[in-house]
Amino acid sequence: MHRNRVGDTDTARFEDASQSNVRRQSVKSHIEELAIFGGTPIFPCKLHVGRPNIGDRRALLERINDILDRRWLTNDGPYLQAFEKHICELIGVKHCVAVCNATVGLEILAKAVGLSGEVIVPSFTFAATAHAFRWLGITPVFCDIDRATHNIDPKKAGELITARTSGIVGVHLWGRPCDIDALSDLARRHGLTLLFDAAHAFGCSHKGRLVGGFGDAEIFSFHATKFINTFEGGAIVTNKDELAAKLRLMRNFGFTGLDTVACLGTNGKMNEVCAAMGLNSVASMDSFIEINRQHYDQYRQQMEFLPGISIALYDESEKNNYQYIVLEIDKETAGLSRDDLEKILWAENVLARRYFYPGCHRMEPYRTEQPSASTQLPNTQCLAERIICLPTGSAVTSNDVASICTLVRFIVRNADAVQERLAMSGISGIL
Ligand code: T4K
Repeated sequence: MHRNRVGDTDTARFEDASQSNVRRQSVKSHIEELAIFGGTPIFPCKLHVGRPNIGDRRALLERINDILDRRWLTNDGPYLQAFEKHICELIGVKHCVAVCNATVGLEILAKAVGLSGEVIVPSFTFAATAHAFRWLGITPVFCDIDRATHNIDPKKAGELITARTSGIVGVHLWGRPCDIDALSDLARRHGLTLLFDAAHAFGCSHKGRLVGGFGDAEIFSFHATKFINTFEGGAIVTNKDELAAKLRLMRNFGFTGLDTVACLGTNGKMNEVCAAMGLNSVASMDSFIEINRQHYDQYRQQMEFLPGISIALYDESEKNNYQYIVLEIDKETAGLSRDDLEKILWAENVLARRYFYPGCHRMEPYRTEQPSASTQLPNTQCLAERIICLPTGSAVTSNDVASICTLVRFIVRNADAVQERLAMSGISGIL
């Protein structure tokens, strides 16, 4: 038994990949030492983006034992109620309806607010944002993003409004809130529903107010890969009483009594073990954020002044969860492309992710259904080719971060030689 990471009180019995990740060779002195060319990978085990935070394992197991003793495993149980109450208090929002995952939550929400026809969404997001609506027969109309914030551009959203538009969905990408004021104004002027996919933004603020109470409703994801997790799960939050009541009904097949069903519904319930994990996660929230912030600061400092490499910054005047380390690579200045960097990192067991490549509009069914969408999405297309996310969270140590930074610095400083060698090996440009 050991304490594995600063601030993480998990006492894991089994060593996972990252916990046993003793670096073999933290500094490369020649490009032939890169694992992609046959050298030894810096990390013997894979370093993932999205390795879950566990928190206090003992407290979690106690909660699970209590759930088993009570024999109340799901259906609005005491842990679920406690979790929802806790979120309301933490965020300062009237209602929280916890769900089995954010995707199903978005579907329930879309039904509950009566969306139909077309909904304006960014393409630069996880597939779930678009799929949830398309699943219900609603057409996601893809809007371009702002080049600097990576979030939906309200001006361009305005240009996409038609007679068929019923709503706008902003995504607080990487936890950085959208231009909420401009979107609210736009939605109000056109009488549209405004929702926020806040999957990344739990614990983040906009103008000092925590994300959760904006628009008609917002939705969080508590998937295992999010810094606060419930294994699988999510939560719809809103200040609207009637909407919250409807969401609760729809989450549970529309049941109002033992054998009375008041409306169309589905099974979107969060079970007790997931809710217990949620309470556990939230109890460690400050330490998770602190770990993320330290990693973010370290990545920034140790990659500063690297030509062609920049890190997406969080607004320090706001609350942030710092859960994504987002690197942008300008191929012309850095001397190599994002995709080549990704291949080199993967060979070293740094499983960096190309979120959110290639953009929803280039995924099916949208690619076939909306073949000309790309012409309207220059910023999305540009960023989708340049962004890569790096490992962070409680499964990563500052030594890991230091090694990754040293590696990236080495690659960029030797970009010309690396590029030439990749081309010689026939690796460059191959996905
Ligand atoms: N809206 C937005 C903007 C979203 O980003 C998401 C989800 C949603 C809506 C929908 O929320 P949910 O319905 O999922 O609640 C991951 C997550 O699965 C997904 O939830 C998340 N966004 C997205 C950004 O990332 P993938 O397909 O990239 O990766 P995945 O789940 O295979 O995991 C990534 C890495 O994490 C793996 O390589 C290994 C590691 N991992 C993963 C799990 C699940 C672990 O070490 N342990 C684990 O238990 O989607």
